[in-house]
Amino acid sequence: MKVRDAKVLICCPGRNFVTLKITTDEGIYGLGDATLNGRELAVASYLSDHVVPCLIGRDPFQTEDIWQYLYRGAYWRRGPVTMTALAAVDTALWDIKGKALNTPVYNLLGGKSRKDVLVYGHANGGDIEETIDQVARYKEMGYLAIRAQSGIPGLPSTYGVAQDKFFYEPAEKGLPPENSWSSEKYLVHVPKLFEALRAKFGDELHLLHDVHHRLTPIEAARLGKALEPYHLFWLEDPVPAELQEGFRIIRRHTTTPLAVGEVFNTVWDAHILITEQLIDYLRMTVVHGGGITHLKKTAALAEIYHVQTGCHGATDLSPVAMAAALHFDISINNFGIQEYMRHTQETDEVFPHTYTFNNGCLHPGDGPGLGVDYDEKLAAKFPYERAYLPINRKLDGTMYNW
Ligand code: CS2
Ligand code: MG
Repeated sequence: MKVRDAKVLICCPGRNFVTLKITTDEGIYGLGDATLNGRELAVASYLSDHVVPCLIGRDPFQTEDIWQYLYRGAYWRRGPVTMTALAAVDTALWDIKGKALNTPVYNLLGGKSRKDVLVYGHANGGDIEETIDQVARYKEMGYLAIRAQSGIPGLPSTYGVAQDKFFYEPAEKGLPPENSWSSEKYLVHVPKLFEALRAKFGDELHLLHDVHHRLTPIEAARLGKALEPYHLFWLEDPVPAELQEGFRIIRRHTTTPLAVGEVFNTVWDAHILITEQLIDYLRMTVVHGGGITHLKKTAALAEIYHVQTGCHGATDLSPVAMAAALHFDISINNFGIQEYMRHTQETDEVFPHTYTFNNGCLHPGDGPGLGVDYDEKLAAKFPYERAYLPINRKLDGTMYNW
């Protein structure tokens, strides 16, 4: 079998998605997600201008060699644009392999290690009361693990608090919106949120929280310590993680479990965090972490160091990335949890899929390949619209991390 054709498909059924469709001379096709929120067209160009011409005629079963060919062969390694493009190719090839062998992709990754995949949903509100109501709503839907975010008194808006409570979408049409930030106000508020949540829901529910890269290591250490009585499942992205050594400071002070890595591209973003056991969960996922081929190797390294996975699964990852993550999650031993933000109905219609939610867990389905398709006709009704993630400034105007 040989790759006959590959095309880059862009659509905006509520938000932008870039999808790679690789077709073989036997008529089998595979899909890969290539969406990089706010920088979509850069990946589309990287693929169609530079990668697709190199794929034609290759054997789609050679996932390892093609990965190395595109990674080493580009000379310019790593980076979100390169690695998202590479992930799209790799994912589409695994999809083809599964379809050609008439088996779900998880069978090619070691087979099922568990019945299904524990997921967490997103509850958020303008204040503590509203967040409590939203957590109750997710509990009623069957979620066993819930991420909780709330507005901060004195700040007009903050990360994780949605206009539409159910379909949280941080990117906005037009130019980047501006948020404002105060670590002081945030640090006083968050322990109160989790105190209230534990008082209301008891000890059994898994509770998670995302700091979204906004603290310094010593501030994160203080927050982790303050949250210990409420035993979070994890505290996510407490500080920006370019400086992996910074996590030593946090680790010295708190037993609150840490999750990091939704913006990581390769194992080289995480090797100190993993080998020094500075984190508990790795958030790298298929679409931004170099595809199934690279994520599987990274997870294998993490396994040795007691680090579990917790793949990113926000709405800006398409159902193709979600399906790929589920095949990966169900097959590896050191799976921890999977993020699951629901897509809008339009998105689900453009990407019909076999994965299903039941009792707080997702299952990828047992059909061949990844179990997700792309309705090109319907997608054509939703053309690309420029959109950006917000930026964030301190109250005095200083540019900060969003
Ligand atoms: C996030 C995302 O899901 C998460 O944990 O941090 O909401 C993130 O902000 C977006 O994926 C950015 O595109
Ligand atoms: Mg996050």
